[in-house]
Amino acid sequence: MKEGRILEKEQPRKGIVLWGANNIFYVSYDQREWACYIKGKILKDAEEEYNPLAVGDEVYFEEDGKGKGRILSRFPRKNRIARFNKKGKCPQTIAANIDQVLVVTSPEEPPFRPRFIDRVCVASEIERIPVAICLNKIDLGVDGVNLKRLEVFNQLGYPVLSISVRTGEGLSQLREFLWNKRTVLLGQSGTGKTSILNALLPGKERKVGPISEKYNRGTHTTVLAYMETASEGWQLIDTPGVREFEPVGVLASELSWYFKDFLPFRERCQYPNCTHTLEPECGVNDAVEKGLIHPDRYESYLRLYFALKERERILYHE
Ligand SMILES: Nc1nc2c(ncn2[C@@H]2O[C@H](COP(=O)(O)OP(=O)(O)O)[C@@H](O)[C@H]2O)c(=O)[nH]1
Ligand SMILES: [Mg+2]
Ligand SMILES: [Zn+2]
Repeated sequence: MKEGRILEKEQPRKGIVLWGANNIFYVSYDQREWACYIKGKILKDAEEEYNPLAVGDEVYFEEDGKGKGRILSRFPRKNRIARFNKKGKCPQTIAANIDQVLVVTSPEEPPFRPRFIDRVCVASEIERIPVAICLNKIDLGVDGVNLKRLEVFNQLGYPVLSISVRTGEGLSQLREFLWNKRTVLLGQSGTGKTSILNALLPGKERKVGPISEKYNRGTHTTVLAYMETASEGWQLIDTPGVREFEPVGVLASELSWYFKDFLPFRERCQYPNCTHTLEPECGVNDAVEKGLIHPDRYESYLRLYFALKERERILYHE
């Protein structure tokens, strides 16, 4: 009798989180989606996080006997893309274990926001995740100033893919870029992330739409990103648009290391711990004045530097 019971006991299963809402996480395992909840509500290592699990997380779960899964633990992450959640005053992981980040932007509707791109680049650099920029809606026209700014990203080694979901232009190059990888789409609301997913993975949107609607009710809804897998195996993670993106895992004093274009000039700073803000004889500042660093990149740096300073002041009462 006892022996039989032991045999019946489920072995934990290892699955991947595809999406989650209202504390139910949908885990892919054995070609199926399992609705899972977290045992005891809190996972080890996730106490100081806004969300215990993110899309792309690998988890152990067991069947609870009622057709659902009980998540027992989260595997260590290879990497993650995260932002600072101002309401919760803690990091919020958007996606985990990803191969590359694609920042989706548009020239209009909504207007081009290079500062958002700069911040996603910093967040990706911190985790050493390759990042590229997708300029969608090129059918609306792109003005020269924005093209120049995009050229700066390109020169920094962040590839720029110009596309239009509407006309289909650039979609084959985009598909090539996504091939064999797990990519997360990040961008402001309305830039066309979901449109990209629908264009490249036809039929997939039908599957997610009604389910997310079903769990979208109520005031405590936390809709996470969701991941779709193409029949060829590559994966795309769509995310809800964020208005503000502040990276985590970096101190203001270390921020400049993640602005690649500053690196060649920092050795000319008089002070070894120069913050490149107000110090005299700053190599970075000098390079901005000489036009060797794009002034807008420097402006991005300054704004993020002071945002991080302010966060540190609040969190650590400095
Ligand atoms: N003109 C134009 N509009 C587009 C293009 N791609 C998407 N849109 C529109 O932009 C709006 C927002 O798209 P959506 O995919 O929901 O953006 P998301 O919030 O980033 O997911 C929708 O009305 C789309 O039809 C495009 O290439 N050109
Ligand atoms: Mg969307
Ligand atoms: Zn300096």
